This record gives sequence, C-alpha cells and structure tokens, in this order.
Amino acid sequence: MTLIRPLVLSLMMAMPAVSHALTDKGTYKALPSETPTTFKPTNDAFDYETRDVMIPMRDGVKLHTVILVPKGANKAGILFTRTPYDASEMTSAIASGHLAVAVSHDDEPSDVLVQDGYIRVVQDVRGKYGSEGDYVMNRPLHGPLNPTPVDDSTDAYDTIDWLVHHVPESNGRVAIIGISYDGFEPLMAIVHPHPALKASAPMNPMVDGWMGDDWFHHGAFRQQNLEYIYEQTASRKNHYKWPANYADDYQFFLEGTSAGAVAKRYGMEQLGFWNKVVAHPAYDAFWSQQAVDKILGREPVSVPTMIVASLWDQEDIYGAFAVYKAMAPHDDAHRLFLVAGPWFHGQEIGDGSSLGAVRFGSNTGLYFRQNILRPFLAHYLKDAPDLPAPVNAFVTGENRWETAPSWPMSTGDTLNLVPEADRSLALAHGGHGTGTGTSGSVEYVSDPTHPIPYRPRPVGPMSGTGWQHWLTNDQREASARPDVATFTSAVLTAPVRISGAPHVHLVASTTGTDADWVVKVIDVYPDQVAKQPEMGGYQLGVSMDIFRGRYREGFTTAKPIQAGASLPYDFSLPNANHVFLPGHRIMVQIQSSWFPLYDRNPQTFVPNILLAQPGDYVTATQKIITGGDATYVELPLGR
Ligand code: PG9
Repeated sequence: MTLIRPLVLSLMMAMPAVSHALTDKGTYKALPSETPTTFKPTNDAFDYETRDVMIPMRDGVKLHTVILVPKGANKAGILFTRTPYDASEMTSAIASGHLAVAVSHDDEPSDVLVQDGYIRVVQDVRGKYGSEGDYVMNRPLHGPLNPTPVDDSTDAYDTIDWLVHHVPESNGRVAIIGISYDGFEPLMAIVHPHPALKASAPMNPMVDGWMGDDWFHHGAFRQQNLEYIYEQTASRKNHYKWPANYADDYQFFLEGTSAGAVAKRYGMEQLGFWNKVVAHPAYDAFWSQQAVDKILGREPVSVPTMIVASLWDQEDIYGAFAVYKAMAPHDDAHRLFLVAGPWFHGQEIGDGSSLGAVRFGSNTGLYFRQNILRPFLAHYLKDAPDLPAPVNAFVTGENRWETAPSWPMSTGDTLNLVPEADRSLALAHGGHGTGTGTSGSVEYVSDPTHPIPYRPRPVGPMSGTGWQHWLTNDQREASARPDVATFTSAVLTAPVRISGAPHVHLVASTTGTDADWVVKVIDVYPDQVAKQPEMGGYQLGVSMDIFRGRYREGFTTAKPIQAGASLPYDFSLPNANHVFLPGHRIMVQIQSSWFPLYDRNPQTFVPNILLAQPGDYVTATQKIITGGDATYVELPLGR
C-alpha cells in the first residue's frame, strides 16, 4: 500500500483539474494544472515582432509563414525564403529578443538581412510542417509531371502578392533567397514571377537531381541519401528518424547489397518519392522535364538573379553552373550574376577561411556576403547605387577573387592530360590527346566486395561530421590502392590555370557487361610545404565525378557494355577555377567505385541496379587505354 500512495500522489500532481476514478475509493478532483490552456508570449524589449500566419494560395491551401518585422521598420524590403525544413525552427531555434541573434540559426545570410533592416519571411512549402496541402519532392511545375494548377512558382507568386498587401511596413519589394532545396525555390519563383519580386538569390540550388545534383551523378545513385528521403517524406514534420544500426555506412551498405534492398528493409516502398526513383533509374522524362536549367533556359532572364556556386559542393555541385549556363544566353538585360566560392555546400553563409585542410587566406564567406550579396540585394530592394560584377569567382590555388563579364573565365584553349602506360601524365596542348603516340594500357581489378571508400572509414552519414568537406580530403589513400589507376605529371615549372568544366574522353574495356568510371583531376602539392607541413604531398581533388557506363550511348537508355571491347566514355567533370602552381604536379585517378556514397555497380548488366540481387555482383578487370588519341582529360585553360 505504502508504495502505491506516492505513485498515486505523483500522478495527481501531473494531471489537469479533472475528476478521476483512479482508486477503489471512487472519484476524486485533481489539482488545478499550473500550465494554462493557452499561453501568449510577450515581446517586451524585443527589437522585432513575430507574426505567425497562414497565407491562402489560389487553390485555398494555406501555407504557414513566419514574418519577423524589425521594430520601427518603414518601407523595408522583404527577404523571403521558402523551405521544406521547418520555418518555425529556422526562425526561433535561438530564443532572443534581438533579431540578429534570433535568426543567426537561420539557414540564410542572416547578418546581411539584419544589417540592412529587411523584413524576414520564412515559409513552409506546401505539405511540410505547418503548411497544408500535399508534399511532392521538388514539386514539378504545372505540366505533364504536375496536372494540378499549383506548384512552387504559383505558391511563391501568391505568397509575395499577399505579403506586399498585408505587411504595411514593407516597401512592396521582395527578394527571395535560399540554399539547396531552399535554393531551388528562388529558381521556381522566377518562372512567371510576381511583379513585386525584385531579386532572386538561388544559392547551391538543386537543379537536376539525376545529372549531377542530389539523387544521381551521371546515373550512379547516391544511396546515402536514403536517410534523407526516408526522413523528408515519411511524415509531414519529419518525425520518423532513420534508425542507424551501424557506425560505418560502408559496412551497412555493403551488407545491404543494393540500395533497393536496404530501402525495402526500411519500409520505403511506402514512400511515393522513393518509388518514383526506383521507377526512373535512367534519365527519362521524369527527370529531364523537371530539370530547372532546361526550364529556365527557355525564357529571358526577367528577374535580377544571383546564382551562388560552391566549388567543392558535396551535394549540388552541378546545379548552379548548369542553370547559369542555360540562362546566360537569354540575359540581354544584364540581370544575371554568378558567384563561385571555395566552399562546401552552403558554406558561404559561414566562415569561408578554410575548407578541410585547405586555407584561403581570408574569410571568403564574409567577403561574399558583405561585398557581393549585400550590394546586390540593396540595389534592388533599396535603390542603393552599387552593383557587383556579373561574375565573381575565387581563384583557388592563388587564393584571390576575380571578376569577369561571364563564366567561365577561360581563354578558349585547352590543355590535355594524357595518361601513359608508365603511369605518367603527359600535358599536351590543343586537339585530341596527342600524348606519346604509343598506345598502351593500365589495368586494375574492380572487386565489388571491396569497393573503394569515398572517404576514410568509418564512413558517417550525410548528416554527420566529415560530410561537409570530403571533396577536399587527401586522395593519397586512393592513389595507393591497386584498384585505382593513378597518373602523375612532372613537376610544373609554370602555373596551369583552369576555369570551367574539364571534359573526360575515356577509352576503356571491362571484362564485365556494366561499369562505373570515377575520374579525378588532382592537384599534388610539393613534397614539403613550409608554412603548412601537413600539406606536403597532399593530393587535392579539384574536379571529380562518376559516370555509370551503361549510359555511354545516352542517358535515357541503359545498355550493356560489350565485354572486352575498348569503348569511349565522354562526360564532363564539375566546374573548377584553379591554378596548379609551379612546384606542384597534376594527377589523374581513375577507379570504378566510390562507396558507399554511390551504390555499387554489379558489373553485370541488370535492368535496374537499384534492384540488383546478391548474385549479380561480379569482379571485373578494367583496362584503361593510354597514350595517343585514346584516353585524355581536356582542361579549359583560364585567363
Ligand atoms: N541538398 C539537399 C537537398 C536539396 C534538394 C532535394 C533534396 C536534398 C539540401 O541541402 O536541401
């Protein structure tokens, strides 16, 4: 009995003031709760006001929107972000009466917004968190992929219209800004833009999920994203978390065999977007019709747009340059701007002094925000006089900013890196390979039971440490492996400057009937570096990517590879803006797995690699054809 009484008492203290029939002595009246039915926070001594509103879209669906108005704001511009990642959390994770502190957790450049007195608006996209409606990942525009009358373009239009009519402190001008998925939204907003939309700043935008952004790179599936798809689409408020059962994703995915097998174990066949990924492993209309560069490349640039790219963007390294390249020919009114910085994904809103082991000699993130982004926004939101140059790009290697009228900052000439059979790398100017002329080959065995780690093990999840800077990791571990073909130039006696996308012309054979080809262009530091000893001999990837061989004849259709045949594989690598300094060497590495970020190629042709069976995975011998007009990497030389 004595044990029960404290328990009863503690239960009574926690209960609201209602009657209970808890004991055999009949009902009793609980104590009045000390928590009120509703509580209204005050904002005494706050320097801003928060308005939490539901804004009706043209179809009646209401979108949850947080509006932060600086006290005393009058005729202020609006800085607007649309997000699938919880507007309330973005604007209140740090409870403070000072706006500068309250938004410092914000995923966008909060320092600029506060400095220039903008009104901050953050909105949950349709179907996520506080917003009503159905959620569709990167919702396609109205059309064959979306027969409804609403999409992220119409939702941005309707929201901007509501804001300029319901926020009296505004000057009627709106800029939309965001990173990644939040960077996809500023691109959607400029498709049939609202007249009050005066500027757009898509930063590290997701543009083409299959070609080179979040989901695939040239057809190789980025399977560590299963965690993201699971959490982002299993519920409206992301409350189902991916249950990690391993400290090492390398072991987890190796034991899991195919990405589809792992997804099935996690019940992901319940998730609409995952089922779409499985149904569309090739670059069919599902992907090409929603590619934002193709959409925006069809119309003139109507809204001043500053596209921001990270040169070591581990998530969306393709999108920014692709959409700039598509829009530039339609920019007769000179409204298009590009910034390329030495950053990981989104690092531009933080400290840009270094990335992994690489130091840049200045805080490139602060420079970007204060000298490039801030004047761009102020010019269009506040009639400030200055505008940045059309292109601002950081020159890595020499660690300096450079401006130009357009991107890339190239001379139009090329330098060819030509792998030779002795594993040297010839440098040949112009034309085809033109290496030594003597054809040879280098072989390696690609064993799917021992895939090559893309970063040191234990490999953490994308949400963990080490993910942000992995593209700048030292590639020495890889170059020491027998299943990585490594080719190295002589020590450079003069600088080699590149600006733009290197292009791979690979000639190779495999004993399998499918293959992945990973090609890396690497800056090899001198054997000793006086001011930074740890950089002695460092092998820094400056442009690296993967290509799934089944798409060598076209991305829309997967075709088996003829075993033993020397075949060409042509594909572009990510944009670079780099100087290989005298005393450095240039290296090319070629390998056939990049695991577990990318799913393993079974190396026998199967209809859908996402659904490959354990028995499909076979070891294959890869042969790189060297010398002469065979394999070479074309570097676009910079000015
Ligand atoms: N790269 C992330 C993402 C963008 C778009 C779709 C899915 C994921 C992001 O950082 O938002």
